[in-house]
Amino acid sequence: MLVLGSVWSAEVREQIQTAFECHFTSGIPQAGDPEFDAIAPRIRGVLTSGTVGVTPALVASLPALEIVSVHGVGVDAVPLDLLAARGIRLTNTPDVLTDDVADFAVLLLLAAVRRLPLLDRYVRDERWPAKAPLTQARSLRGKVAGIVGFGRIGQAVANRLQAFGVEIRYYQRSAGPMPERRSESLLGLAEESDMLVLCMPGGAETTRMIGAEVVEALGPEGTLVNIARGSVLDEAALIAALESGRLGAAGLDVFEREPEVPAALRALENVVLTPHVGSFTVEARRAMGRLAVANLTAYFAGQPPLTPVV
Ligand code: 8YV
Repeated sequence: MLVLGSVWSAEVREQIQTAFECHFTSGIPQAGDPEFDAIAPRIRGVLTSGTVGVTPALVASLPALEIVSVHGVGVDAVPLDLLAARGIRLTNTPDVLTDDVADFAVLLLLAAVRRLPLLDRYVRDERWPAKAPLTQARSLRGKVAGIVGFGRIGQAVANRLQAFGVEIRYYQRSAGPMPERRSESLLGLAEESDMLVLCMPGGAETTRMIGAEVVEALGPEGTLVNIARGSVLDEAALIAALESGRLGAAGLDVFEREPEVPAALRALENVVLTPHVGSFTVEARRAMGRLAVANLTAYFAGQPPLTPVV
């Protein structure tokens, strides 16, 4: 078993090492490295994080590979066609992270709308006793939230926001539940929404799906939240809109080139920035780790994986 990435808890390490002969590496190993070349022909499974995934070159250098287990719901860092062409199984860890990721989306939305970082700094910088001016924020009640990608996480975000008195609309290419709430187009959704929450999967189909037009349709009072993938939006267009006030605010947990976040974004007051931590709770990560290992043990015991992607 090849174990990639640096997200593994002591529990996962122990479980995987008890079941398999393991080779741990934080990055993607390269063919030509003598240590890797010595074990590559015998690797039958890969356990990897959602962000590290596997590269086409790595898959090509593992002739005996049968299964890739992703610790995360997103499989955009995995070359799906290549795996399918070789009949390599792929599993992920859906459901067990849905609630925590949805909670985090709401947290980012509230923090951006009510401008939490600004208020925190106001107190720390002792601007309160100095009676420095503060502008009132806007309320959520009565506003419209547009959810892009109405899958498990998108629907969980919608359920939470309804409790805040927010009207829900959504957009995704395929039909979904509550068809009366589905907008005809992404631009149409942005035009009728005060807030946009991005919950769609990453990958080729959604790359830069959110461009300047959609961002600006939200408007100067609008808020955009991204808990999906940095790849789904045009980061430069977002920055330009936030700088000029054509978009009101943003809450971002994911970025185009993680872990790098553009200085222009870091300099803005109307954004809340977090380091890709939607599922980063003890409970979600424990459940994800267990499920990622369980998929491998089931498969190698001759049983169907628990949560197969393909
Ligand atoms: C993690 C994620 O960042 O589930 C996903 O798709 O983005 C996150 O849960 C990552 O996958 C942890 O390995």
